[in-house]
Order: sequence, then structure tokens, then C-alpha cells
Amino acid sequence: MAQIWTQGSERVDRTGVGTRSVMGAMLRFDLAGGAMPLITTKRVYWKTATREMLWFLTGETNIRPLVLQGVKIWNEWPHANYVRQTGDAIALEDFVKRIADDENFAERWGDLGPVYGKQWVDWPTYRYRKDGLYERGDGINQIELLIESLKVNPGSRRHIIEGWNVAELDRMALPPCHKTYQYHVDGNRLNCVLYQRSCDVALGLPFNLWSAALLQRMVAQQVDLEPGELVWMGGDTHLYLNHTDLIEEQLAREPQGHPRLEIKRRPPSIFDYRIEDFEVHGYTPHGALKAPVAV
Ligand code: DHF
Ligand code: TMP
Repeated sequence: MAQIWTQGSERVDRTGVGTRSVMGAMLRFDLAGGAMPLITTKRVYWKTATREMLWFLTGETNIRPLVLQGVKIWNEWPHANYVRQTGDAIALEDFVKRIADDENFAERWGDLGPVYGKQWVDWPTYRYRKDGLYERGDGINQIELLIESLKVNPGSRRHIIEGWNVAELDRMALPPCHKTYQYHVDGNRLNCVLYQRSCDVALGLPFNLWSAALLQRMVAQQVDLEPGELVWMGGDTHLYLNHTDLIEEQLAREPQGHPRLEIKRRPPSIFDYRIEDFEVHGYTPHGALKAPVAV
């Protein structure tokens, strides 16, 4: 944060808010012993991030299941889309209430398009027919294939989950930010590199780090490996100019404590984890800090 804030170059971004940004950044975390990259200089809602990760793994792309759990982090984008398309300037809270109360409305207006969940567990394929036309083939479950390849061929350099489906980007509310996860078996340890093309360091990154480590822990548990290193790599790594108060407050605070994640059960598959399976120990963060999200 300090490096971006003092040395980043100012640029106009898609949202019009403006950022200070560096291109190319790396963070490394050792997850041995259950350690987690859970930020302590502000309270991070790790259960919210966990619910989002479990939602990705269901293949769901509609915000309704999140809304029904009180998770608000994806609400702005379907709302903005609704307002743009209908011209109805409904308030965000009223829109979200309708998503919760009206299943048909949610089906029409709550979907983010083929984002993470869809690409991870049901990447679309096409089959060419003899007449030269093509039809839908079976979707590819990248998560299931990852677990299989880690078990059968641990030494592989192809353990990848990819969100960047070029053919479908134009139908996504937001093209994937945490777009590529690559896993790597080193002895009995499972390492991971995450490539994030675009990173909102104040709001997005705390969630992204937690979630990447969480997924790594779940995958490791499923293939009977110990958690290894998480290497995070950022493309455009930025701070929004309207996050100044949060940034200065966070930079004035000292990190405190060493949070650890306990997974209380070994579910039968990667798709069977529930929120109750996760418990965090030793998390004594500084207070929460609010900042507006750039839409
Ligand atoms: N757009 C932008 N500009 N930045 C993002 O981080 C971002 N993240 C997305 C979608 N689009 C985005 C999905 N993930 C929050 C955290 C993660 C997230 C979206 C939003 C967020 O607002 N966090 C607040 C509130 C948390 C809460 O209400 O539970 C936080 O203080 O962490
Ligand atoms: P962009 O598509 O123009 O790059 O805008 C996406 C913004 O959302 C950008 O600020 C990065 C941020 N973001 C994250 O940092 N983490 C996430 O997980 C998501 C979905 C978005």
C-alpha cells in the first residue's frame, strides 16, 4: 500500500474514480501450520469471502444465493446494469430487496453472466457437426479435473484453473480479476500461484488473499497434501483516489496477531464444504474501515 501510494503513477481508470497504480507486484505467504494471509490492520469479513468462494464452487453466477445469506459484495453490478437497461433509478437497497423477495426478478436481473463459478465448474465447449455447424458439448469442470490431476499426476506443470474465457468476456458483468490459479506439488506440500490482472488493494485484495489461501487449503485437504506457499502476483495493482482516509489510517496501524484457519471436517469432495467447517483462531484485528467501491 505504501509503495503504491508513494510511487504509483496516477491514471484515469474505467470507473472514472482515478487510481494510483503500479504494474506488476508479488506477495508470498507460507501457509504452514494453518497460517493465513488475513489482514489485521483492518477487520476483514472472512466469512463473507468464504461464502463467496463456496458460491463460486457451486457454479452459481446469480447474486440471489449471496443476497439471501446477507452477502452484499456483488450487489452494485446487477443494480447498475438494471438501472442502465431499464432507466428505472431504483435505489440499491430496494433493488436488493426485490432480488431477495422475487425469484423471477432475480433470475432476470440478478445474474452476473458467465463469471468465475460458471467457468470454474462448467466451462462451455462446442462440438463441430459433419454439416459444419456446431452444437454445445458437455461443460468442463476445471475444479474436478484439478483434484484428479493433482492426485494422478502430481508433478504436472499444468494444474491450472482459468477464469479468462475470451469468447465470453463480453457477457460478464466484470471480467475475472483473479483469473489464473496454478498449483504445484513440492514433496508433501501444495503451492499456489494466483495471477490477478487488476487489483483494488484497499477493498478487493484482502478478500482475494483470504480466498486464494482458503481454496488452496481445501484443495490440499482433498488431495492429502499440506498447505505450502501462496504466491500472489498482480498486474495493475492500484489504490483508488477516494480511499485516501482508509489508506492513511491503515498505514498508521501496526499488524497484530497471527491468524490461523482450522478446517473442522474433511468433506467427501471439494464441492461439499459448508461455512460451519471453517474456524479462525488468533484473529484480533484493528477496527473495520469503510470505503466506497468503484463501480
Ligand atoms: N470492484 C472494485 N472497484 N473493487 C473491488 O474490490 C471489487 N470486488 C468485487 C467486484 N468488483 C469490484 C468483488 N469482491 C467488497 C469486497 C470484495 C468484493 C466486492 C466488494 C467490499 O465492498 N468490501 C467491504 C464491505 C464488506 C461487506 O460489506 O461485507 C469491506 O470493507 O471489505
Ligand atoms: P476492471 O475490470 O476495470 O479492472 O475493474 C475491476 C476492479 O475490481 C478493479 O479495481 C479490481 C477490482 N477487483 C479486485 O480487486 N478483486 C476482485 O476480486 C474483483 C472481482 C475486482
